[in-house]
Formats: sequence, structure tokens, C-alpha cells
Amino acid sequence: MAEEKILRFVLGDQLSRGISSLDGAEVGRDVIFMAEVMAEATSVKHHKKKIAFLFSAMRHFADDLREEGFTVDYLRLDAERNPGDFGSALAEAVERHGVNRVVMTEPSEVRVLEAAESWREELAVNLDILSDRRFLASHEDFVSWATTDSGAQPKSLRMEYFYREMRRRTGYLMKDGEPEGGQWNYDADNRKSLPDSIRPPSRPRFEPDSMTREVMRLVAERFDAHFGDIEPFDYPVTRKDAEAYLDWFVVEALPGFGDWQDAMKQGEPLLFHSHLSTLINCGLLDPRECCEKAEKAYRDGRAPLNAVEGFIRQIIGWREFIRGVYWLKMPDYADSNVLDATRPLPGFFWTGKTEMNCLAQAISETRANAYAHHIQRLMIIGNFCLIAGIDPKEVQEWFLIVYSDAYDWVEMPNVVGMALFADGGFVASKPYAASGSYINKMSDYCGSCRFEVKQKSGEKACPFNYLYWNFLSENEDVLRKNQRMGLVMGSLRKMKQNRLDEVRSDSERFFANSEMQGWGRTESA
Ligand code: FAD
Ligand code: DLZ
Ligand code: SF4
Repeated sequence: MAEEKILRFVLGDQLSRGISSLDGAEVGRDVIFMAEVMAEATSVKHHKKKIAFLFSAMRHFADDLREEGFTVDYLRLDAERNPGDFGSALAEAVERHGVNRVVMTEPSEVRVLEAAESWREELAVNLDILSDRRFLASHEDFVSWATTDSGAQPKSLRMEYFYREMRRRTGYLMKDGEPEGGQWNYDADNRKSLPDSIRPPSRPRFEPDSMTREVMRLVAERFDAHFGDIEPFDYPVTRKDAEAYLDWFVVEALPGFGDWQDAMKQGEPLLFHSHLSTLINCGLLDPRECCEKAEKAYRDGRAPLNAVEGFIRQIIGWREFIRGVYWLKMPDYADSNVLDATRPLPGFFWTGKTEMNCLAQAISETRANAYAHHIQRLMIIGNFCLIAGIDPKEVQEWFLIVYSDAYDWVEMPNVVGMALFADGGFVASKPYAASGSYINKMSDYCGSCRFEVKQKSGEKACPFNYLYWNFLSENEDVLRKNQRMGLVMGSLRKMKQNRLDEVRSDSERFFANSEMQGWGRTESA
């Protein structure tokens, strides 16, 4: 046993027993340090449920480590002395334990990594920052995949090719070097709208224990002005409950995950989606175990190929790809705004009070649950922000605040690259812009909306209909260069002047409407 005592600093999104900062940790010698700090909880005004979830998961993780015999120095937010930020809290812990060596796993986002690098000098300790093995592709893997043979960075990247590479590397759903079933991707089978006869399974609910209740009281007291409802709280917060939840998903929801992946239904926030991102992103679940359990369900004949392939693609494809793009393109990527979108985020994003029923549903569910599924995020909320030309910075901040799975590395490229096309097509081959007819096809929202989805112009027309054409027209210079937009840009060019005038005046009236007035980022709660 080496003599030197090591302080092992574990961050709130590193709650995995297999995290690299715990490699070789020795009971009786080392100290594991964890800290709830105000600077993180208020870096943006995170949803109350997000803070409660993370603090409770951190406290339970610390208890699990103590049960193994480790010494855990856990700084609670309401401790008598809490210096309020990672750097100062770590400095005090170094002093308290008299260590010369600190080990941590690299933070998931640039802001905290830069801070960590500065601690080395400030604290005059040996600080080892280890790579995060929970991701399947390392930074080097991604850079080498993304860089051309001549060493140049391409103008765009396509997730599909990265995904195939990841399938080959992991061997998931592969048979004799070929994709299972003969196709890499079964997305075309995954766009069904949901018939009334299909009932999604009901999600298990995890009663808050006394530790969670204590955290909920703390959050209610200290973060009352933050967005979102804290009650009811039923997230799994322990490794054991997270595993049970994953098992539930694989049996009950995964079989329907493929067919109804793009569907939306009023009063059904989850449908067949997994709600696993919150648990994977904070470390309670490992992405590999999620994929392996899903693959086993396919091999045992318990879930169809289109569902399991779709699910595995989201994790080893999209999730890893998004993280690769973040580290490849940061820090400039956060400022991308190719379409020069400058309108402020409307106030109803904080209240859910809008006459557009699709947005009212998606935002109210977000407020209640700190969750909305991918199609709500992309094709309702993201699509609206895209076609209404909302400032990408304001959209980024909103998405980072409101979802319990939101961390900069994953939220930001999804907003900038996927939803807003603010990077000019580095991530998405064309903007995910859609009019009301898409929303009507994939959901039952329009039936109870005050707007008419089939009406193209005038006061009663669905705003998505004219905003869509207004968006194309406002951004014609950029979008006409995009080959995949050829057909629709051709239709725009052929549009009669009086119809175009109608689109513009409907849009102007809409933007002048009181619902559309910004509420300002600092008043976000
Ligand atoms: P499922 O539909 O069940 O998918 C399974 C898993 O695949 C997810 O748990 C997640 O780990 C992974 N996944 C799927 N799509 C993506 C993706 N595009 N990027 C990364 N992982 C993906 N995801 C986050 O984890 N955090 C965010 O802050 C976040 N912000 C987003 C913002 C926008 C504008 C958009 C369009 C997408 C965002 N996503 C984000 C991606 C995706 O919407 C969520 O991962 C998903 O909705 C989480 O719900 P789920 O676990 O039920 O997912
Ligand atoms: C999101 C978050 C919040 C709200 N609070 C804390 C905290 O008090 N302590 C902590 O260790 N982590 C917290 N986190 C997660 C961190 O923001 C996340 O680990 C870093 O951003 C990763 O770079
Ligand atoms: Fe949304 Fe338009 Fe449908 Fe209303 S009519 S729910 S605004 S798509």
C-alpha cells in the first residue's frame, strides 16, 4: 500500500463507482471529497427538481462509498462553513486533510475543466486530471474520426458514419461483421403516429426517502425563485433504484420505443421513451450497460430490432457524437449564430401560458417534470425557436436550466447544431424546420388548440404555418446554398408576391403579440 494519502474529488455528474478518479482508491488511506456549492447550483437558475435530484443522488452515492468503508468528506450546501465554489471548497479540503495529491476525473464541460486546470497552481498540489472512461469514444478517437486524411477539419460531420464506426467497435447488434438484419439504421420504421388503442406503460415512481425529503426542503428554501415544480418528486436517486428503473424500461417500454419514437400525445410526457438520460449523465447508469441490456432483450426475442437498434443508436451514436462535437468545436461553438437570430425568448417559456397548445403542453410538462422527450424538444420547442428566430444564447440557457439531464456538453450542441442550425449545418444536414402539418401528423395537440392547423394565413391560422415560410424567406441567402433544401427553396421562389406579403404581415403581427414579448434572461424564474 502506497503511503501517500490522496484526496479524490468527485463531481456531481461523476456518480459512478467505476469512475477513473476512484481507480486504486484505498480504504483507510484516501479521502473522497464531494461538494454541494452555490456557484454550481446558480451558474444558471437550474430547475428545482434538477438540483434536488442531483444533491440527493450525490448524498446517496457518498453513503454507498461510506458503506464500503471509505472516508468521504461531503460538503453540504447548508454546512456551517461552505465557501461556495469548487476551487475554494477544494482548497479548504486540501488544507483540512493535509494532502499533496488530488485526483479527479476530467469535468464534463469546458468551464469547469479550465477552472480545474487553474487549481493546480493555485493550490500548489499535484493534481491529476484523468480521462472519463464512461464515454465509449475518447477525445482522441473522435478527433481522429472527424479529421480528414489531409489533417483538415471537414465543413460538416454526419452522425450516421460515426455511428457505424461505433457499431463495429462495440460489436453491438453485429453479426459476422455485418449489421444485424442487414441494415445499419431502421429509422424509417420509427415514425408512426400513435393510435388511440395503444397505451404507453406507466412509469415506476420512487417515493422520496428521508434524505431526499431533506434535500427537497433545502431546495425549496434556497432556490424558491428557480424555475419548475419540486413536487411531486419520484426520480430514482440511488444506483440500486436506477438499475431497477433500467430493467423496467427494457421490459415494459423498449419494445415500443422504435415504432412510436417520434409520436407525441397530450397528457403522456414519456410515451415509450426511456427517461434514462438523467441517470446516465450523472453517472448512476453506464451507457454500455443500457445498450447491453437492450441488445439482450433483442437476442432473447423480447424487443424488436427497430426498437433496439434505435435505442442503441441514440446512445452510442447521437450521445457520443454530440459529446465529440462539443470538445472538437468549443469554445467558439457556443457563439455560433449563422442565421443571425436575435429575437428574445418569449415570456411564456417560463410559464407555459400560450395559446399555441403544442408549446403550452411541452413547456408545462417541462416545468412539472424537468423532462420533455426528444421530439418535443426538437420539433415543438426547438422548431419554434428556429422558425421564430430566437437568439441561440437565450435558447441555450433555457435548455440548460429546465431539463434534469442538461449539462453544457450535451445541451449546447443539441441546441446550436441540431435544433437551431446555428452552426450552418456542421451537425444537421438541414434545418429541422416544420410547419403545423408535421405537428398535427405526429400528435393530438392541434385538436384542442385555439389555432387552426389547416389554415395558412390570418388571425386563426396556426403560427407554425406562416412562421415556417417567414423563416425560409428571412434566411434565403444561407438556405438556398443547402442542397437538401432545394425543393422547398424552389417553392419559396415560386411563391406569389401577395402570398409572401401575407406570410410577412402574419409573422409581424405574431411577433408584436404580447405573448411574444421577452421576459429577459435574468428574470428566468
Ligand atoms: P430516449 O428517447 O429514451 O433516448 C435514449 C437515450 O439516448 C437518452 O437517454 C440519451 O442518453 C440518448 N440520446 C438520445 N438523443 C440524444 C441526443 N441528441 N444527444 C445526446 N444523447 C441523446 N440530452 C441530454 O442528455 N441532455 C440535454 O441537455 C439535452 N438537450 C437537448 C436539447 C435539444 C434542443 C434537443 C433537440 C435534444 C436534447 N437532448 C439532450 C437530447 C435528447 O432529447 C435527450 O437525450 C432525450 O430526450 C432524453 O430523454 P430520454 O432519456 O427519454 O431519451
Ligand atoms: C449541475 C450541478 C449542480 C446544480 N450542483 C452541483 C454541485 O453543487 N456540486 C457538484 O459537484 N456538481 C454540481 N452540478 C454538476 C456540475 O455542474 C458538473 O459536475 C460540472 O458542470 C461538470 O463539469
Ligand atoms: Fe401547435 Fe399549430 Fe397545432 Fe396549435 S395548431 S397545436 S400552434 S401546431
